[in-house]
Amino acid sequence: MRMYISISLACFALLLTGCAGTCRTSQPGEYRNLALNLDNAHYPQATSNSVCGDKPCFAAENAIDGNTSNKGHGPKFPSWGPDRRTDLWLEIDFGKVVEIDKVVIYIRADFPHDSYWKSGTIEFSDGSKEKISLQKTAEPQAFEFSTRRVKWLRITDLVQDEPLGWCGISEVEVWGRGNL
Ligand SMILES: [Ca+2]
Repeated sequence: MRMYISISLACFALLLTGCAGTCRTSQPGEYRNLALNLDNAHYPQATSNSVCGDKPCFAAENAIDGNTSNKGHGPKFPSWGPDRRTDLWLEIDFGKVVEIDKVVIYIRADFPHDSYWKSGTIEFSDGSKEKISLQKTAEPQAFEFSTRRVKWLRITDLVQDEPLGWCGISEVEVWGRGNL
């Protein structure tokens, strides 16, 4: 019996130690990147209307996986990489109502292979919209706006120069508070 209790206590201690190293739960009201989905589980979810060649390295969820490396394309630099179209959208669904006030976008910056979108619109589930202007840079581009409560947002109206080149988004961060 004593050995059983000792083993049980040791297992419990291991569980606690392991959890302390890997588990992270957000605190109520914590200001954080609400789009981040490290294991592609449940919400938040990223979807789009175009993925080049239906390849995993160009899938929408690459835009919220926490990997901001954007100076290449393909399997070593996963991104949301759509076809060359003018009707594109990338949607991030939080699965619940959250309070947000900032979007940070890392465009894919594998220049000169990549072109870039000069502008776009962020549409919110509350019906509001924000116009954004993007720069040709690998650096993060932040867009702050008045606080709003939304369940999802959609980046669309993406405009680039003609003829259309390859454009992508490596990461989107959406900052705010999720536990309202
Ligand atoms: Ca990414």
